[in-house]
Amino acid sequence: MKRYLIYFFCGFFILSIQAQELRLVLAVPAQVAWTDTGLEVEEGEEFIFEARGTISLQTGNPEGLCGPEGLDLKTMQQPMAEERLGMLLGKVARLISVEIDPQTKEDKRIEEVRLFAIGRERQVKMPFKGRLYLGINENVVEDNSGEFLVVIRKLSKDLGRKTGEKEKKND
Ligand SMILES: [Ca+2]
Repeated sequence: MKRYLIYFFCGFFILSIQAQELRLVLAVPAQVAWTDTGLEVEEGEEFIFEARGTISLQTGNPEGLCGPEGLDLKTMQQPMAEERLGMLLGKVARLISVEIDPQTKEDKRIEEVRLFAIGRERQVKMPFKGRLYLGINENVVEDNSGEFLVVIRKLSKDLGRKTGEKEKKND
């Protein structure tokens, strides 16, 4: 009996770890340019992002309030010029090298960067291996307030195959 109990708890533990690997809920504050998700992604991996919440692009201005889709507005002050101001964005950054700035003597990270639009919900295939960040489509973030709550789910076909859980999904 004891042995079965141990198996049960081991199984539960493994399932818990997998759930943590597959799903992450993250707060993305509007006054931070890029929030680090802590996730290292691989090329070709697919993620589903679901966001909710309201932020202000200019604290105190009622016209600055927006959801993850942003405002029906485009300005010169945003990372993705063709997308709506204040929209939720994603970024993958791959470190190329670290150089020392001759003036400040500080480390300067040389990165290859790819941005993509998310909005309220989006499934995205990662363009290359790198660190995943989330942010707001606006450059002047210091006067912002509020945050989006984002659920990040990784679609992993390999994991389903390994555990045999894939077929059980609709039970
Ligand atoms: Ca702003």
